[in-house]
Amino acid sequence: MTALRPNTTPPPPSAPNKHAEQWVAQIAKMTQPDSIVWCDGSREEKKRLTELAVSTGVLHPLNPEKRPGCYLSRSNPNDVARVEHLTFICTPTKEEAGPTNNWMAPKEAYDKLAKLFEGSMKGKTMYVVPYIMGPIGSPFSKVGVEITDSVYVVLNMRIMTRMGQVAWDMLGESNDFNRGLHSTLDLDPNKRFICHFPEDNTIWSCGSGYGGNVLLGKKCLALRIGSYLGKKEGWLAEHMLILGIESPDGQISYVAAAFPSACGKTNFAMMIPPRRFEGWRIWTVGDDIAWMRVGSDGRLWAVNPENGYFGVAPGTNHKSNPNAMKTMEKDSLFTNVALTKDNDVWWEEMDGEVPEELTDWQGRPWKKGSTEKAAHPNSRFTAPATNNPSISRESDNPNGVPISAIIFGGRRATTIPLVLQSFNWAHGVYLGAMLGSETTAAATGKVGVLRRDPMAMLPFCGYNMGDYFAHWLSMRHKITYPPKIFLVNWFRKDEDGKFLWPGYGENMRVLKWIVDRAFVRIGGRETAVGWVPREGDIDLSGLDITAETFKKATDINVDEWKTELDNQQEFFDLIGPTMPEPLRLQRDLLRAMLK
Ligand code: GTP
Ligand code: SPV
Ligand code: MN
Repeated sequence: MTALRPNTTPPPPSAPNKHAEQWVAQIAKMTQPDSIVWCDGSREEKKRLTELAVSTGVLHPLNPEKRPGCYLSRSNPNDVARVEHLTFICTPTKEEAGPTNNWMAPKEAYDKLAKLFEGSMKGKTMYVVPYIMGPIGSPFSKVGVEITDSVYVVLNMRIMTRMGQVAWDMLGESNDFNRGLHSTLDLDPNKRFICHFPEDNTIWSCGSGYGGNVLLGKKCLALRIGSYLGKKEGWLAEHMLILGIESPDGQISYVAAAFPSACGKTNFAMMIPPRRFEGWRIWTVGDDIAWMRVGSDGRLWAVNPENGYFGVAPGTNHKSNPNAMKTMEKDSLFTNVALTKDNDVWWEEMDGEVPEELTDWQGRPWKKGSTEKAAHPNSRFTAPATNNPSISRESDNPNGVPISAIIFGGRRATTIPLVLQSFNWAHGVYLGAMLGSETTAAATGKVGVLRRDPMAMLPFCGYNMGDYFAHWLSMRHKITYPPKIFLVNWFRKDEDGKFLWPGYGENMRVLKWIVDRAFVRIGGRETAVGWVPREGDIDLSGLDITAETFKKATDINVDEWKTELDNQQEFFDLIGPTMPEPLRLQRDLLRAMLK
């Protein structure tokens, strides 16, 4: 470590992994920080870094009576969401990254970014953040080390992952860890790049300070690198929540569900069943990512690699998601929400009256009735999973939980019914692969545009999408007891643009049918597109919905489906020759069935 500057904190005596030390020295030589801090994940460290963040204006302390241990952070207005157009998969060939990813040759990317990283930490502190994705001691789990010059990143990673000494303990002397490098630079969007090097298990991210761009364990490692490793090693890394549904007799079944960004995963994972379902409970295992493997018993088992939630704030209130509201009562970080007079947080659709005056997400005065949003539509809370009243007691189980049903869902104003069960695995993979959804504020770009978002993985698949579909199809041969696959849509609208289905906690009614179908406990009706609930199969008692509205929400409209199939052509053309033949045939078969 002699190459480092005098005021460098040496690695803790119990920590050193010689590979990490060498790599840190190499990165320090390039980025030239004033000092290096090896993070240990301790409470003392959290206190020290939080104080530093407050004194430097990175964090704003919130009202300690109302929100103990909570802080607000405002990002640069040009840096408020994932940037898909600046996200690259750097495989040796373009074909490996596939037609849905941006690609850069590894050498070109390393050279280009090295120029930006050169001296980028001058005058700054470099933090070395060791972390585990997955439960401690689990065969699913992976170690990552993120080097960053952002104290905001360190404090978020501390909530989102199992961070600190535990990671060095798990790593031991191994060289098998993800190397993540992040530098904020000057937030010039022209110097913003998120580059993944799957072959090197490496991520380089620069020019952003926001969420999925910089918390490298999340989308970058757990999904993009994770999916690449999953393909290589025979498992699945998915953009899925995991929940347990407990019946009044104490049986718990588990499902995993993929909805695109800002399409309802956190809400579904924390759902509180309506009064009609007395005695039923929902347990949250994860709200964003699932790593799934075939167990020795022939079932599919899932773990949540994360340890906290980076959830969408707007729309969250005590009615839509009471558990989320409880989860963020303490020890949470808020990004780009609005601030009340008494130093608490606020966002659109929060409970109660809209305050007369606020400070908006950019720190500007805001008045009730303003046409501008007070909180950014992609403003978020970062909260520890252990704060969640509905956290599953299996969350830390190294073996994960057995999955009985897989659900795909998008934000679709038309065509897609409230719920649909696939005929079999290949048909389910087809439905997932064709998932369409209207874009949201979770990524920069236009909102509300319909696009294909296969398995909700369009921005997160670390290799060729056609090969990813083939991998999904091939899993069938490995799973003796495959989960049943379903499609849902909470977002279908009537002619006036109003949602047909009340959603949120009422989604329990749909989930109940799904789980009953998975265990062959309830009937259904076979249609050309899949199995749907018969009249009366979904319990609607206590719900304010007319029979006609429910019919519209669940309707299979042949003309709309024909249009849907025509629209899929563009996606088939995009994927091209790597599109697996069985998926082409599924589409042909469906077209024939619709005649
Ligand atoms: P990411 O964290 O970006 O991956 O998002 P997510 O999939 O976890 O979405 P989340 O649960 O945070 O919900 C996003 C938005 O959808 C919020 O504004 C919710 O209020 C809204 N939403 C969630 N569930 C429902 C539902 O069942 N019906 C309707 N109409 N809106 C919903
Ligand atoms: C998503 O966009 O799917 C998120 C938020 O979960 S981010 O971490 O920014 O990717
Ligand atoms: Mn997500």
